[in-house]
Amino acid sequence: MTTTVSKPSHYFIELEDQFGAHNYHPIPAVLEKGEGIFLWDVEGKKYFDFLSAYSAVNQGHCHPRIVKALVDQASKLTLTSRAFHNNLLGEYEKYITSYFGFDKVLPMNTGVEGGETAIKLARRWGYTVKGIPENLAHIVFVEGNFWGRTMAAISSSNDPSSYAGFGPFMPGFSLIPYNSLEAIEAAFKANPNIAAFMFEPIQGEAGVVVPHEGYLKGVRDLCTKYNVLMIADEVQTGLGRTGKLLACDYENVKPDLLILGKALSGGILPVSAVLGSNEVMLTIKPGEHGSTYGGNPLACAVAMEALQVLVDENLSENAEAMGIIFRERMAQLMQKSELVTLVRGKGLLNAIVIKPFGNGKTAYDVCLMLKGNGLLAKQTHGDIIRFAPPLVINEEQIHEACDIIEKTILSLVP
Ligand code: IF1
Repeated sequence: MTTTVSKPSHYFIELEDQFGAHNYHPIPAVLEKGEGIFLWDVEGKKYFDFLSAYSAVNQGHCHPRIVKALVDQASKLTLTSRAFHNNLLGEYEKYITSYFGFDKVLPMNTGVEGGETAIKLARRWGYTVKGIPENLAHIVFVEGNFWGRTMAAISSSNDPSSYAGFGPFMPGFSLIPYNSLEAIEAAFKANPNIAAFMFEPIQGEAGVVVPHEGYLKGVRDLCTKYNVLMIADEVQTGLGRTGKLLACDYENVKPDLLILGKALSGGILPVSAVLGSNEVMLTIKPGEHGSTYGGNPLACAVAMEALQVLVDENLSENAEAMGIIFRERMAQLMQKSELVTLVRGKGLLNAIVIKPFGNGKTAYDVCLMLKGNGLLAKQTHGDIIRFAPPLVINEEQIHEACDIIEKTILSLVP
């Protein structure tokens, strides 16, 4: 077996530059090991991970129980396709529908496939149950949404960096302001052919935008009143991230369709799911939707263990408690530095807003400095830095990480 002689970071960055598409501008960290809340680069430097692969690693990197579930199943059976049954899919479907309280689940792989699946289910329900005339089903989205990179996802976006240069776009979509119940009711009143309203309970990519108290309940009530499916995209906010199992739990609201992804596998492999009632889920008939890997036995084994770890280790509760400490520390930092103008979030999905500082430097430059001080985070939309560590972080570690953030911010020259 060839032993990999460690090479410097720039070697790997240059390989990606020469042989990979340039569809990202990463922070220049070349990582080769992850454990819990920590990552190590090829030079052996240790970092706090404060991105968690955008909330896909809620259970911590390479969680031993989830890795064991992967390894054990990988040596038995990994993929059958849905042309046949297997001994794990039904067990998983029973487990996850009971876990979240829905009749049925449609298993997919990536989060955006979950969104696409939810839209297809909503349109099909619109035609066959609500009685919308064919090809007139309409879906309402909110400004600032992000649910992936497919043509349907970017067709619902108002962010030019998502959609510009990729037209023409999917018809039957419209956008209204986020966090406005008046805008929802106006949209629902104006068009009898609305099949669904799809939104994030807290907007992740938009910069951790938390809606006002009562918004989730208001969405639920309006969707019920106008017979519109409420689709909650909890790909990023779900699975303990915001301090509850689901962000919708903050207002005890149950969506008609729930989209999960990312941490559904604990960051081990792509697993997503759409959960709903029989009335909606059974509108798609055999042969009308699916995917090669959707519901594969390896994903089923990993996802069941990843979900069980969330419960066994009380990760939602820990996220709530650690998030309170984090926001308190950031509030204190705001008193010490005029550069931090806002901190917001719930649980361990938080962000700070940085005022422009010194010769045009941006939040990306702050992330480079955080990296130098041993903490990895990523900016979103120029002046916002999202902080989202794995939910297994403890009190001592959250303070140590906040010390790094404080030291970095206070070193900036306004
Ligand atoms: C990238 C952003 C976050 C999501 C929500 C669905 C999906 C995502 C709420 C689709 C995915 C990822 C995509 C990833 C970076 C990351 C991201 F910066 F792109 F916008 F988290 F905010 N719903 N978000 O956040 O899930 O198909 O990716 O599995 O594109 O680099 P996916």
